[in-house]
Amino acid sequence: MLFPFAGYRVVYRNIKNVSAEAIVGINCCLVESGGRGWVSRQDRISLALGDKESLFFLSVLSLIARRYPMSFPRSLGSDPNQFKNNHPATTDLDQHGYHVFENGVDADAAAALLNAIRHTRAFDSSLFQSEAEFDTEPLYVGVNPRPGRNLLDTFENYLDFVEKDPCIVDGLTAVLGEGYELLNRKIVCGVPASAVPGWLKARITDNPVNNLGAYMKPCFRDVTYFYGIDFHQDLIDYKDRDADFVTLYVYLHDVTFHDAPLFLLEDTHRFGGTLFPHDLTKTDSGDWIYGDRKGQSMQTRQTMLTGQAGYAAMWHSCTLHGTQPDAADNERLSLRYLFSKASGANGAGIDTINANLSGPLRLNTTRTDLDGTGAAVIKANSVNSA
Ligand SMILES: O=C(O)CCC(=O)C(=O)O
Ligand SMILES: [Fe+2]
Repeated sequence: MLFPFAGYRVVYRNIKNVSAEAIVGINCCLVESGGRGWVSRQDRISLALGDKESLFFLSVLSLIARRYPMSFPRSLGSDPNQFKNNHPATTDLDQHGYHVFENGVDADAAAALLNAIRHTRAFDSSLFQSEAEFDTEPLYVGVNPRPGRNLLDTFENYLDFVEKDPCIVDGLTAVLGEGYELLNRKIVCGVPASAVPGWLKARITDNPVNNLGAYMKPCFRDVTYFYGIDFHQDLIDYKDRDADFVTLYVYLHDVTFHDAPLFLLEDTHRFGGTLFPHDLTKTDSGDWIYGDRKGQSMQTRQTMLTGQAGYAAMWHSCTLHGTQPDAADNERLSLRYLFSKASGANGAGIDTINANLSGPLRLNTTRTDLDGTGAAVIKANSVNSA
């Protein structure tokens, strides 16, 4: 690697992102944009400098920026949060409520993990209790993965391809700050129609949330199983908590329209937390009208998240998204992570994003579709007509 400033300690790590920033202060961080030669492609460099040296370095930097403007698509400023706020992960989340990682994560590593997951069980009707077993003692809560019963945790040594992917780490750091925290991780399975027993289909069709954990044999509740879930915010599971977290979703195999892809409603994070089931009406043009039931409404574009193995996207915890029942013969297996801002972190991108919301950051009730036992009491569904 070439670097013209001899004498400075240069610390670098590989990243795939393509952008240019300089953070004023003790650390200067450059991410090369066009393969100009003086900073090698895909290297991120931070320089440990004293104050005087910083000033000198930044003057030289701006001269170079003027000489090679294409290497610096964004202006060099003195705002220490500029890197975070200008990072595409932050600007996408701010503007539209979601961000797709351009290069995804390593597809071969995704395939290896998928293979290992598939070896643990058949994703077919053998997962389910019988109707009689279920009716003996219906249990709707505590049926998701939890510490000590989480299949993804048993694959810890497979997970660097996501958790240490430089672009993922970079995007999460920009949005949530250094030291962001893992709030939850699990495997999600879109159960194919062919695997769902007939007695169950008759009971759950058009329920807004078809989390099938309740109907699974207890030993298989280390994965979350869906047969579609209506448009929701991931804040739904976190009443009395700020929307200071994001979801990272990774497809382990190719996902097309036929594999129960995620449908996401752009810009919907803007109203902050709203009550599930949400106020949504589809328009003739295929967009949706979304209301917050407090006087605000917006027209939102529906986007379908399809992609190849290793596809990775993240969204704000107030962004509406959902899935239709999996009509294909094969299950859809994905990884679902929640990451939150480090406690006490200041100036993370999420602070800027959340400052731009026009609704509450926190709810003390997130949903009205369940009774006291957790059974569905509302039969209605929007995403099935997406
Ligand atoms: O994978 C799915 O079908 C839905 C996933 C989802 O939205 C969630 O787990 O919050
Ligand atoms: Fe979700």
